[in-house]
Amino acid sequence: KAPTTLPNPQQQSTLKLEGDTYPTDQWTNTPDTILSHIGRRLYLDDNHPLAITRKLIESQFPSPSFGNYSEKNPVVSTRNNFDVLGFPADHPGRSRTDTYYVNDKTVLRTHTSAHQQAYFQQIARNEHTRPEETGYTVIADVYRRDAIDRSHYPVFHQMEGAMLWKRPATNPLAASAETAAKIMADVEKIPRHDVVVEDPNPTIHAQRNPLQDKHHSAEEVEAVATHLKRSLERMVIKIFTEASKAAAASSGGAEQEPLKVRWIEAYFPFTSPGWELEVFWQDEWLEILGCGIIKQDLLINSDVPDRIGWAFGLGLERIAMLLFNIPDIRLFWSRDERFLSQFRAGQVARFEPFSKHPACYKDVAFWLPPSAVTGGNSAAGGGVPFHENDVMEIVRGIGGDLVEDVTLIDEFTHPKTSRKSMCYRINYRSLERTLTNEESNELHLKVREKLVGELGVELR
Ligand code: FA5
Ligand code: MG
Repeated sequence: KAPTTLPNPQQQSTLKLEGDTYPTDQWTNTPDTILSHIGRRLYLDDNHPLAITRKLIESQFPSPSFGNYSEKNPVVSTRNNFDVLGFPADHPGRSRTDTYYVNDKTVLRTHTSAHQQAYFQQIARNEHTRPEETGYTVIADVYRRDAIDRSHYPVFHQMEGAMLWKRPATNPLAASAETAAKIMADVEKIPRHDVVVEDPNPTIHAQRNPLQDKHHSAEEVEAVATHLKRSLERMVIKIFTEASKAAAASSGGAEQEPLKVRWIEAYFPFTSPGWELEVFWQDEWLEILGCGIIKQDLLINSDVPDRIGWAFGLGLERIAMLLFNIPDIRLFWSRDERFLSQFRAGQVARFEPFSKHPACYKDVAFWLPPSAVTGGNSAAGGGVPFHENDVMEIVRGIGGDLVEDVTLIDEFTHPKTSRKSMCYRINYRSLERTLTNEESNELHLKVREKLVGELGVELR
């Protein structure tokens, strides 16, 4: 049984993507509105803010230590996207509510980590021809069924990076002090900075953020973590410095708030310990990347058993938003000259919003079907699953880029019937023009109908 109530939006029995043909099945959930984004390759478009941001970040991870790569085809196996990385069978990321499936065994990659193994194997293959290149960055478009708001879009770009160090092939733990010293020597090559970074947690925490003690010493991990954090802090500071220069040069001489950065603990199936880096931006903490010490089992399975290292994955749009002061993630896909003409290869300028059209808020309230099961894994309980991402997907399918955000504003359970009621507020607003009331009414009516038709809810 397919673990969501939404049917296969594809009527075809096969899908042709990037020149290959894939059979569809009951896992297929990728609509044409998503498929139409494949191949745009904004990160290769020299005058596009995403390409300018990519180059700036790549310059922080230069050769010969790093190769800078891109991966054009977003179609990957569930094996590479999940299994190889140690995602457990019941990880929510695997579910049809979170991931765009082409079919049972094939997805649109949900992160650039889908290519980790291939790049580790490449480092192993090039060990003798390019021994200095022990790291990489890779950029690619990634796809997720996710929330709708100014910093989330179903298609976005990630840059992944990793760096590995050699250890003795036999009994590396016995030599871990030497390995740590070698890594610390590399840390010293990274210029220091004087920005205050909040980092209240210990590098290693036995429960929340454990050492892979079968493989690593605490000393080695401290060294790798220091190298990782300092490299990424330097990258963010570089971005922020460029953004400040652009702000100072802009017509209004708009002043930039001081940079505020913090590290928080985070869990990924393929790192331990792991962290996320957040930047304070427009009154909120904005998550820009996840990272950590690579699971040694992954390295063992990827032809580099005798190395230790770090990896990170960042949201390119999130960084570009900071860099150019771009207020809404939908703008990156705009073909409007008023947007595109503001950017030039190699230059950072503060984005001047060309319009702010009125918001049009419309609420939709409904009762879930009596048998609905909410939260977490839908397989449990036997009822019809309800997942918020299905609401998002319906709104996205109808409103597309005319929807700025969708928020749950009310939720309660009827005391007698135990039925659950939800109320979502949809903000219809085009980036390019003022929507007429009729237009947004029409969109909203369609959303209401589709919620009933596909999720079986009862409108209130
Ligand atoms: C990952 O995708 C991990 N693969 C990152 C990683 C790589 C961790 C290597 C460890 C080692 P996460 O799901 O947090 O992690 O996404 C990474 C970044 O992508 C986020 O920090 C955020 O900046 C960005 N991001 C996530 N979802 C969206 C979205 N819907 N729209 C735009 N950006 C997003
Ligand atoms: Mg995250």
